[in-house]
Amino acid sequence: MRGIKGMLWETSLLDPDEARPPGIRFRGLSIPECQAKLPAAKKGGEPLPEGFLWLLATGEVPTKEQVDAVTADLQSRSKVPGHVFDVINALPKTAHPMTQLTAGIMALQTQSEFAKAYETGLNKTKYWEPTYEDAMNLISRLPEVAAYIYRRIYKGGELHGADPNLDYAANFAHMLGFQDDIMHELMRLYISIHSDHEGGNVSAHTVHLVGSALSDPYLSFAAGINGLAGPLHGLANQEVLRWIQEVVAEIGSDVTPEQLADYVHKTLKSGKVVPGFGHAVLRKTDPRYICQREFALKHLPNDPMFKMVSKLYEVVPPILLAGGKVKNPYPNVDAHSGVLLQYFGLTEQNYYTVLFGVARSLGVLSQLIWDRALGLPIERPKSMTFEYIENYCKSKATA
Ligand code: NMX
Ligand code: MLT
Repeated sequence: MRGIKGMLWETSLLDPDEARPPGIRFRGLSIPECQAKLPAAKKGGEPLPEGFLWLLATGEVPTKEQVDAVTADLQSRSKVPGHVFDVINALPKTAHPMTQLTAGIMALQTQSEFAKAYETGLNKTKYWEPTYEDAMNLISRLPEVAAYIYRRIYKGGELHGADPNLDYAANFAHMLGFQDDIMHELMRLYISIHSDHEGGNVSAHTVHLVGSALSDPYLSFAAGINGLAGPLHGLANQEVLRWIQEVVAEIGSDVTPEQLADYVHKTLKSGKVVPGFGHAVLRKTDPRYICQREFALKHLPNDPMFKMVSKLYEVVPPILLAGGKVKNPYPNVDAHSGVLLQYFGLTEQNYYTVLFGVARSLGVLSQLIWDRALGLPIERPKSMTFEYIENYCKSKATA
Protein backbone atom coordinates (compact mmCIF):
# COMPACT_ATOMS: atom_id res chain seq x y z
CA MET A 1 0.00 0.00 0.00
CA ARG A 2 3.00 2.31 -0.29
CA GLY A 3 2.09 5.59 -1.92
CA ILE A 4 -1.66 4.93 -1.58
CA LYS A 5 -3.24 7.91 0.10
CA GLY A 6 -5.77 6.47 2.50
CA MET A 7 -5.84 8.20 5.86
CA LEU A 8 -6.12 11.55 7.57
CA TRP A 9 -3.20 12.56 9.83
CA GLU A 10 -3.05 16.15 10.98
CA THR A 11 -0.03 16.23 13.25
CA SER A 12 2.75 15.89 10.65
CA LEU A 13 3.36 15.38 6.94
CA LEU A 14 6.27 14.06 4.85
CA ASP A 15 7.33 15.42 1.51
CA PRO A 16 9.34 12.63 -0.13
CA ASP A 17 11.27 14.77 -2.55
CA GLU A 18 11.95 18.00 -0.72
CA ALA A 19 15.69 18.59 -0.84
CA ARG A 20 17.57 18.50 2.49
CA PRO A 21 15.47 19.64 5.45
CA PRO A 22 12.41 20.02 5.64
CA GLY A 23 11.23 16.60 4.28
CA ILE A 24 9.05 16.42 7.37
CA ARG A 25 6.81 19.14 8.75
CA PHE A 26 5.24 19.05 12.17
CA ARG A 27 2.01 21.06 11.82
CA GLY A 28 3.67 22.89 8.95
CA LEU A 29 7.03 23.47 10.67
CA SER A 30 10.30 21.86 9.55
CA ILE A 31 12.78 20.57 12.15
CA PRO A 32 15.00 23.70 11.91
CA GLU A 33 11.88 25.87 12.28
CA CYS A 34 10.80 23.88 15.34
CA GLN A 35 14.30 24.30 16.77
CA ALA A 36 14.08 28.04 16.21
CA LYS A 37 10.47 28.62 17.32
CA LEU A 38 9.68 26.16 20.10
CA PRO A 39 10.75 26.99 23.67
CA ALA A 40 13.99 25.42 24.89
CA ALA A 41 15.34 24.69 28.37
CA LYS A 42 18.30 26.97 27.71
CA LYS A 43 18.90 29.79 25.23
CA GLY A 44 19.69 28.39 21.80
CA GLY A 45 19.19 24.83 23.06
CA GLU A 46 17.08 21.97 21.74
CA PRO A 47 13.28 22.31 21.81
CA LEU A 48 11.39 20.91 24.79
CA PRO A 49 9.23 17.88 23.85
CA GLU A 50 6.38 19.45 25.85
CA GLY A 51 6.38 22.21 23.19
CA PHE A 52 6.21 19.56 20.46
CA LEU A 53 3.27 17.98 22.27
CA TRP A 54 1.47 21.33 22.40
CA LEU A 55 2.23 21.98 18.72
CA LEU A 56 1.14 18.50 17.60
CA ALA A 57 -2.05 18.50 19.67
CA THR A 58 -3.20 22.08 18.99
CA GLY A 59 -1.42 23.13 15.78
CA GLU A 60 -0.07 26.23 17.54
CA VAL A 61 3.39 27.28 18.70
CA PRO A 62 3.28 27.55 22.51
CA THR A 63 4.84 30.19 24.71
CA LYS A 64 7.42 29.19 27.37
CA GLU A 65 4.70 29.64 30.03
CA GLN A 66 2.40 27.24 28.19
CA VAL A 67 5.21 24.70 27.88
CA ASP A 68 5.96 25.02 31.59
CA ALA A 69 2.28 24.41 32.29
CA VAL A 70 2.44 21.19 30.22
CA THR A 71 5.53 20.08 32.19
CA ALA A 72 3.65 20.68 35.45
CA ASP A 73 0.50 18.97 34.18
CA LEU A 74 2.44 15.89 33.07
CA GLN A 75 4.22 15.76 36.44
CA SER A 76 0.90 15.90 38.27
CA ARG A 77 -0.36 12.87 36.32
CA SER A 78 2.80 10.77 36.49
CA LYS A 79 2.07 8.35 39.38
CA VAL A 80 2.44 4.78 38.11
CA PRO A 81 0.32 2.22 40.01
CA GLY A 82 2.30 -0.51 41.79
CA HIS A 83 0.76 -3.40 39.87
CA VAL A 84 2.45 -2.14 36.68
CA PHE A 85 5.85 -2.93 38.19
CA ASP A 86 4.54 -6.31 39.40
CA VAL A 87 3.49 -7.18 35.85
CA ILE A 88 6.92 -6.22 34.51
CA ASN A 89 8.62 -8.13 37.33
CA ALA A 90 6.69 -11.26 36.31
CA LEU A 91 8.71 -11.31 33.08
CA PRO A 92 12.25 -12.65 33.07
CA LYS A 93 14.89 -9.91 32.91
CA THR A 94 15.98 -11.49 29.65
CA ALA A 95 12.67 -10.54 27.98
CA HIS A 96 13.35 -7.91 25.33
CA PRO A 97 12.88 -4.36 26.69
CA MET A 98 10.15 -3.76 24.09
CA THR A 99 8.24 -6.80 25.40
CA GLN A 100 8.54 -5.41 28.91
CA LEU A 101 7.36 -2.00 27.68
CA THR A 102 4.25 -3.40 26.02
CA ALA A 103 3.47 -5.41 29.16
CA GLY A 104 3.84 -2.23 31.24
CA ILE A 105 1.52 -0.26 28.94
CA MET A 106 -1.07 -3.05 29.03
CA ALA A 107 -0.87 -3.02 32.83
CA LEU A 108 -1.44 0.76 32.83
CA GLN A 109 -4.65 0.15 30.85
CA THR A 110 -6.53 -0.53 34.10
CA GLN A 111 -6.45 3.29 34.49
CA SER A 112 -8.24 4.03 31.20
CA GLU A 113 -10.75 6.86 31.55
CA PHE A 114 -12.04 6.14 28.04
CA ALA A 115 -12.82 2.49 28.81
CA LYS A 116 -14.61 3.52 32.02
CA ALA A 117 -16.61 6.28 30.34
CA TYR A 118 -17.56 4.08 27.38
CA GLU A 119 -18.92 1.44 29.72
CA THR A 120 -21.21 3.99 31.34
CA GLY A 121 -22.60 4.98 27.93
CA LEU A 122 -20.76 8.15 26.92
CA ASN A 123 -22.21 10.22 24.05
CA LYS A 124 -19.94 9.88 20.98
CA THR A 125 -19.49 13.67 20.74
CA LYS A 126 -17.63 13.44 24.07
CA TYR A 127 -15.29 10.57 23.19
CA TRP A 128 -12.36 12.90 22.75
CA GLU A 129 -12.47 14.09 26.37
CA PRO A 130 -11.50 10.82 28.14
CA THR A 131 -9.20 10.10 25.16
CA TYR A 132 -7.39 13.33 26.00
CA GLU A 133 -7.12 12.32 29.68
CA ASP A 134 -5.78 8.87 28.75
CA ALA A 135 -3.31 10.35 26.26
CA MET A 136 -1.90 12.81 28.80
CA ASN A 137 -1.79 10.21 31.59
CA LEU A 138 -0.07 7.67 29.36
CA ILE A 139 2.50 10.18 28.06
CA SER A 140 3.23 11.27 31.62
CA ARG A 141 3.68 7.71 32.98
CA LEU A 142 5.72 6.20 30.17
CA PRO A 143 9.12 7.62 31.25
CA GLU A 144 8.94 6.01 34.70
CA VAL A 145 7.83 2.66 33.26
CA ALA A 146 10.59 2.83 30.63
CA ALA A 147 13.24 3.89 33.18
CA TYR A 148 12.15 1.07 35.49
CA ILE A 149 12.70 -1.43 32.68
CA TYR A 150 16.18 -0.03 31.98
CA ARG A 151 17.28 -0.01 35.63
CA ARG A 152 15.77 -3.48 36.17
CA ILE A 153 17.56 -5.10 33.23
CA TYR A 154 20.88 -3.27 33.17
CA LYS A 155 21.47 -1.61 36.55
CA GLY A 156 20.54 -4.26 39.08
CA GLY A 157 17.15 -2.69 39.81
CA GLU A 158 18.56 0.37 41.59
CA LEU A 159 16.07 3.16 40.78
CA HIS A 160 16.46 6.92 40.41
CA GLY A 161 13.32 8.73 41.57
CA ALA A 162 11.79 11.51 39.48
CA ASP A 163 13.14 15.04 39.91
CA PRO A 164 10.23 17.54 39.94
CA ASN A 165 12.59 20.37 38.96
CA LEU A 166 13.35 18.82 35.59
CA ASP A 167 11.43 18.93 32.33
CA TYR A 168 9.95 15.78 30.73
CA ALA A 169 13.04 14.71 28.73
CA ALA A 170 15.65 15.69 31.32
CA ASN A 171 13.69 13.90 34.03
CA PHE A 172 13.47 10.79 31.86
CA ALA A 173 17.25 10.87 31.33
CA HIS A 174 17.68 11.46 35.08
CA MET A 175 15.50 8.44 35.95
CA LEU A 176 17.53 6.33 33.52
CA GLY A 177 20.62 7.44 35.46
CA PHE A 178 22.08 10.15 33.19
CA GLN A 179 22.73 13.54 34.77
CA ASP A 180 24.91 15.09 32.08
CA ASP A 181 23.53 18.40 30.73
CA ILE A 182 24.33 17.57 27.13
CA MET A 183 22.72 14.14 27.47
CA HIS A 184 19.61 16.00 28.69
CA GLU A 185 19.76 18.18 25.57
CA LEU A 186 20.14 15.05 23.43
CA MET A 187 17.09 13.50 25.08
CA ARG A 188 15.04 16.66 24.33
CA LEU A 189 16.08 16.52 20.70
CA TYR A 190 15.63 12.74 20.51
CA ILE A 191 12.07 12.75 21.90
CA SER A 192 11.06 15.73 19.78
CA ILE A 193 12.23 14.38 16.42
CA HIS A 194 10.97 10.82 17.02
CA SER A 195 7.53 12.00 18.15
CA ASP A 196 5.71 11.75 14.84
CA HIS A 197 6.29 10.77 11.19
CA GLU A 198 2.91 11.23 9.52
CA GLY A 199 0.29 8.50 9.73
CA GLY A 200 1.28 5.58 7.54
CA ASN A 201 4.38 4.29 9.35
CA VAL A 202 3.75 0.97 11.07
CA SER A 203 3.50 2.24 14.65
CA ALA A 204 1.35 5.30 13.91
CA HIS A 205 -0.90 3.46 11.50
CA THR A 206 -1.39 0.63 14.01
CA VAL A 207 -2.40 3.04 16.77
CA HIS A 208 -4.87 4.65 14.37
CA LEU A 209 -6.22 1.30 13.13
CA VAL A 210 -6.69 -0.25 16.56
CA GLY A 211 -8.06 3.03 17.90
CA SER A 212 -10.61 3.08 15.06
CA ALA A 213 -12.33 0.11 16.75
CA LEU A 214 -12.71 2.42 19.78
CA SER A 215 -10.11 0.40 21.65
CA ASP A 216 -8.90 2.79 24.35
CA PRO A 217 -5.60 4.71 23.99
CA TYR A 218 -3.64 2.20 26.11
CA LEU A 219 -4.73 -0.77 23.98
CA SER A 220 -4.12 1.19 20.78
CA PHE A 221 -0.70 2.47 21.83
CA ALA A 222 0.47 -0.96 23.04
CA ALA A 223 -0.42 -2.34 19.59
CA GLY A 224 1.59 0.42 17.91
CA ILE A 225 4.56 -0.28 20.16
CA ASN A 226 4.53 -3.91 19.02
CA GLY A 227 4.82 -2.64 15.45
CA LEU A 228 7.67 -0.35 16.43
CA ALA A 229 9.48 -3.44 17.76
CA GLY A 230 9.96 -4.78 14.22
CA PRO A 231 13.51 -4.59 12.78
CA LEU A 232 12.37 -2.88 9.57
CA HIS A 233 10.76 -0.15 11.73
CA GLY A 234 11.88 1.11 15.16
CA LEU A 235 14.09 -1.82 16.10
CA ALA A 236 16.45 -0.74 13.31
CA ASN A 237 18.11 1.64 15.80
CA GLN A 238 19.43 -1.30 17.86
CA GLU A 239 20.39 -3.16 14.67
CA VAL A 240 22.43 -0.21 13.38
CA LEU A 241 24.69 0.03 16.41
CA ARG A 242 25.11 -3.73 16.54
CA TRP A 243 26.03 -3.77 12.84
CA ILE A 244 28.54 -0.92 13.27
CA GLN A 245 30.12 -2.74 16.20
CA GLU A 246 30.44 -5.86 14.05
CA VAL A 247 32.15 -3.77 11.38
CA VAL A 248 34.59 -2.38 13.95
CA ALA A 249 35.21 -5.81 15.50
CA GLU A 250 35.91 -7.35 12.11
CA ILE A 251 37.87 -4.64 10.27
CA GLY A 252 38.58 -1.97 12.89
CA SER A 253 37.45 1.65 13.04
CA ASP A 254 40.32 3.17 11.07
CA VAL A 255 39.12 1.79 7.76
CA THR A 256 39.39 2.85 4.15
CA PRO A 257 36.22 3.44 2.09
CA GLU A 258 37.12 0.32 0.08
CA GLN A 259 37.25 -1.89 3.20
CA LEU A 260 33.93 -0.48 4.35
CA ALA A 261 32.41 -1.04 0.92
CA ASP A 262 33.53 -4.70 1.04
CA TYR A 263 31.74 -5.12 4.37
CA VAL A 264 28.54 -3.54 3.01
CA HIS A 265 28.66 -5.91 0.01
CA LYS A 266 29.15 -8.83 2.38
CA THR A 267 26.03 -7.83 4.35
CA LEU A 268 23.97 -7.51 1.18
CA LYS A 269 25.26 -10.83 -0.22
CA SER A 270 24.18 -12.60 2.96
CA GLY A 271 20.59 -11.53 2.20
CA LYS A 272 20.38 -8.88 4.93
CA VAL A 273 19.46 -5.20 4.75
CA VAL A 274 21.95 -2.49 5.67
CA PRO A 275 20.20 -1.19 8.79
CA GLY A 276 19.56 2.55 8.98
CA PHE A 277 19.39 3.08 5.24
CA GLY A 278 16.32 3.42 3.05
CA HIS A 279 12.81 4.62 3.67
CA ALA A 280 9.34 3.74 2.46
CA VAL A 281 8.39 7.37 1.80
CA LEU A 282 11.39 9.71 2.01
CA ARG A 283 13.58 9.88 -1.08
CA LYS A 284 16.35 12.06 0.35
CA THR A 285 18.48 11.89 3.50
CA ASP A 286 16.14 11.83 6.49
CA PRO A 287 16.07 15.35 8.05
CA ARG A 288 16.14 13.66 11.47
CA TYR A 289 19.50 12.12 10.47
CA ILE A 290 20.75 15.56 9.47
CA CYS A 291 19.84 17.25 12.75
CA GLN A 292 21.43 14.41 14.75
CA ARG A 293 24.55 14.78 12.60
CA GLU A 294 24.58 18.50 13.43
CA PHE A 295 24.27 17.64 17.12
CA ALA A 296 27.23 15.24 16.79
CA LEU A 297 29.33 17.80 14.92
CA LYS A 298 28.70 20.23 17.77
CA HIS A 299 29.19 17.89 20.74
CA LEU A 300 31.24 14.84 19.69
CA PRO A 301 33.06 15.63 16.44
CA ASN A 302 36.00 13.36 17.27
CA ASP A 303 34.14 10.30 18.47
CA PRO A 304 35.40 7.30 16.44
CA MET A 305 31.89 5.82 16.17
CA PHE A 306 30.55 9.14 14.83
CA LYS A 307 33.38 9.14 12.30
CA MET A 308 32.32 5.64 11.26
CA VAL A 309 28.70 6.82 10.80
CA SER A 310 30.00 9.69 8.65
CA LYS A 311 32.05 7.28 6.53
CA LEU A 312 29.00 5.06 6.04
CA TYR A 313 27.06 8.13 4.85
CA GLU A 314 29.61 8.38 2.02
CA VAL A 315 30.05 4.69 1.26
CA VAL A 316 26.59 3.06 1.54
CA PRO A 317 24.33 5.15 -0.77
CA PRO A 318 26.32 4.57 -4.00
CA ILE A 319 26.39 0.81 -3.30
CA LEU A 320 22.64 0.63 -2.69
CA LEU A 321 22.03 2.79 -5.78
CA ALA A 322 24.21 0.53 -7.92
CA GLY A 323 22.12 -2.47 -6.78
CA GLY A 324 19.28 -0.88 -8.71
CA LYS A 325 16.31 -1.79 -6.54
CA VAL A 326 16.47 0.38 -3.39
CA LYS A 327 14.22 3.43 -3.85
CA ASN A 328 16.02 5.52 -1.24
CA PRO A 329 19.70 4.73 -0.65
CA TYR A 330 20.18 7.42 2.02
CA PRO A 331 20.33 7.13 5.81
CA ASN A 332 17.22 7.34 7.98
CA VAL A 333 16.75 8.45 11.60
CA ASP A 334 18.03 5.15 13.00
CA ALA A 335 21.41 5.38 11.28
CA HIS A 336 22.48 8.04 13.75
CA SER A 337 20.66 7.81 17.06
CA GLY A 338 22.56 4.87 18.60
CA VAL A 339 25.95 6.47 18.11
CA LEU A 340 24.85 9.57 20.02
CA LEU A 341 23.38 7.52 22.87
CA GLN A 342 26.46 5.31 23.26
CA TYR A 343 28.68 8.40 23.43
CA PHE A 344 26.83 9.57 26.54
CA GLY A 345 26.96 6.11 28.15
CA LEU A 346 23.64 4.62 27.08
CA THR A 347 25.32 1.65 25.44
CA GLU A 348 22.64 -1.05 25.78
CA GLN A 349 21.42 -1.29 22.18
CA ASN A 350 18.43 -3.51 22.91
CA TYR A 351 16.96 -0.66 24.90
CA TYR A 352 17.10 1.94 22.11
CA THR A 353 13.66 1.22 20.65
CA VAL A 354 12.08 1.84 24.06
CA LEU A 355 13.28 5.47 23.82
CA PHE A 356 11.72 5.67 20.35
CA GLY A 357 8.48 4.26 21.81
CA VAL A 358 8.28 6.83 24.60
CA ALA A 359 8.86 9.60 22.03
CA ARG A 360 6.30 8.23 19.56
CA SER A 361 3.55 8.55 22.19
CA LEU A 362 3.50 12.34 21.74
CA GLY A 363 2.51 12.22 18.07
CA VAL A 364 0.25 9.19 17.83
CA LEU A 365 -1.73 10.02 20.95
CA SER A 366 -2.20 13.66 19.86
CA GLN A 367 -3.63 12.32 16.62
CA LEU A 368 -5.83 9.81 18.46
CA ILE A 369 -7.47 12.69 20.34
CA TRP A 370 -8.28 14.23 16.95
CA ASP A 371 -9.54 10.89 15.59
CA ARG A 372 -12.05 10.84 18.43
CA ALA A 373 -12.91 14.56 18.16
CA LEU A 374 -13.57 14.21 14.43
CA GLY A 375 -15.50 10.97 14.89
CA LEU A 376 -13.34 9.15 12.34
CA PRO A 377 -14.86 5.80 11.37
CA ILE A 378 -13.59 2.27 11.87
CA GLU A 379 -10.81 1.46 9.37
CA ARG A 380 -11.64 -1.51 7.22
CA PRO A 381 -10.00 -1.79 3.77
CA LYS A 382 -11.37 -4.33 1.29
CA SER A 383 -9.18 -7.38 0.63
CA MET A 384 -9.08 -9.78 -2.33
CA THR A 385 -8.23 -13.44 -2.94
CA PHE A 386 -5.78 -14.65 -5.61
CA GLU A 387 -8.79 -16.03 -7.48
CA TYR A 388 -10.51 -12.65 -7.37
CA ILE A 389 -7.40 -10.95 -8.79
CA GLU A 390 -6.98 -13.63 -11.47
CA ASN A 391 -10.59 -13.31 -12.56
CA TYR A 392 -10.34 -9.54 -12.55
CA CYS A 393 -7.22 -9.66 -14.80
CA LYS A 394 -8.84 -12.19 -17.13
CA SER A 395 -11.95 -10.05 -17.46
CA LYS A 396 -9.81 -7.01 -18.31
CA ALA A 397 -7.67 -9.00 -20.80
CA THR A 398 -10.71 -10.21 -22.69
CA ALA A 399 -12.55 -6.88 -22.56
N1 NMX B 1 19.56 -2.57 2.54
C1 NMX B 1 19.36 -3.55 1.64
N2 NMX B 1 18.25 -3.64 0.87
C2 NMX B 1 17.34 -2.68 1.00
C3 NMX B 1 17.48 -1.60 1.90
C4 NMX B 1 18.65 -1.58 2.71
N3 NMX B 1 18.86 -0.64 3.61
N4 NMX B 1 16.40 -0.80 1.80
C5 NMX B 1 15.59 -1.36 0.89
N5 NMX B 1 16.15 -2.50 0.41
C6 NMX B 1 15.58 -3.44 -0.56
C7 NMX B 1 14.24 -3.95 -0.03
O1 NMX B 1 14.43 -4.99 0.91
C8 NMX B 1 13.57 -4.39 -1.32
O2 NMX B 1 14.15 -5.62 -1.70
P1 NMX B 1 13.26 -6.80 -2.33
O3 NMX B 1 12.69 -6.23 -3.59
O4 NMX B 1 14.25 -7.89 -2.54
O5 NMX B 1 12.21 -7.13 -1.31
C9 NMX B 1 14.04 -3.32 -2.31
O6 NMX B 1 15.27 -2.79 -1.78
C10 NMX B 1 13.08 -2.20 -2.53
O7 NMX B 1 12.74 -1.64 -1.29
P2 NMX B 1 12.26 -0.12 -1.16
O8 NMX B 1 11.00 0.03 -1.92
O9 NMX B 1 13.39 0.79 -1.47
O10 NMX B 1 12.02 -0.01 0.41
P3 NMX B 1 10.72 -0.42 1.23
O11 NMX B 1 9.76 0.73 1.17
O12 NMX B 1 10.22 -1.76 0.84
O13 NMX B 1 11.28 -0.56 2.70
C11 NMX B 1 12.58 0.05 4.56
C12 NMX B 1 11.67 0.56 3.46
C13 NMX B 1 12.87 1.18 5.53
C14 NMX B 1 11.84 -1.06 5.33
C15 NMX B 1 13.89 -0.50 3.93
O14 NMX B 1 14.57 0.55 3.29
C16 NMX B 1 14.78 -1.21 4.90
O15 NMX B 1 14.57 -2.41 5.13
N6 NMX B 1 15.81 -0.48 5.48
C17 NMX B 1 16.68 -1.07 6.47
C18 NMX B 1 15.96 -1.17 7.82
C19 NMX B 1 15.77 0.19 8.41
O16 NMX B 1 16.67 1.00 8.48
N7 NMX B 1 14.53 0.47 8.90
C20 NMX B 1 14.25 1.70 9.62
C21 NMX B 1 13.26 2.66 8.90
C22 NMX B 1 13.03 3.88 9.72
N8 NMX B 1 12.29 3.60 10.96
O17 NMX B 1 12.66 4.03 12.02
O18 NMX B 1 11.24 2.95 10.93
C1 MLT C 1 9.18 6.46 11.36
O1 MLT C 1 9.68 7.38 12.01
O2 MLT C 1 8.05 6.02 11.64
C2 MLT C 1 10.00 5.80 10.31
O3 MLT C 1 10.81 6.70 9.64
C3 MLT C 1 9.23 4.88 9.39
C4 MLT C 1 8.27 5.53 8.43
O4 MLT C 1 8.05 6.73 8.43
O5 MLT C 1 7.74 4.74 7.61
